[in-house]
Amino acid sequence: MHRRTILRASGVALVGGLAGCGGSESTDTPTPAETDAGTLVEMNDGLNFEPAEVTVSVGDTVTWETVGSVAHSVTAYEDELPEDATYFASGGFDSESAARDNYPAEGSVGADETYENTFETAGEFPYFCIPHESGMKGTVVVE
Ligand SMILES: [Cu+2]
Repeated sequence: MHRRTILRASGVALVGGLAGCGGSESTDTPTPAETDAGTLVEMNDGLNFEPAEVTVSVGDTVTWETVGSVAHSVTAYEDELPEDATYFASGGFDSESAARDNYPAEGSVGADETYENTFETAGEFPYFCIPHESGMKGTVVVE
């Protein structure tokens, strides 16, 4: 009888200690993964880049992901890139003509696949999707 009383008393003390810990623990909780997720552009079955325009900083990486079942490409308009900018296209081509000539054998981004590019030059980078060029275009603005 006497012993049970003692246990209960220490139990109460323990709860108080945990409550204190809980307070400081929430301060240490890491911020959501968004911090390092970078910029994501979805390519969907509606044949859109979503969002169609994104703004990033020099040195940032943009990731494109095909979220539907239709395959796409990410292909820069070579003539519209800033001077000194590195050409980019899914498939790793170094020119727009090479990207066009080799699609879809190379450069196709299928369901759940991704393509990413890091932008090292400021300016506007217009791009398009080869099989859906009539309506599927986007721009990366690098500041
Ligand atoms: Cu497309």
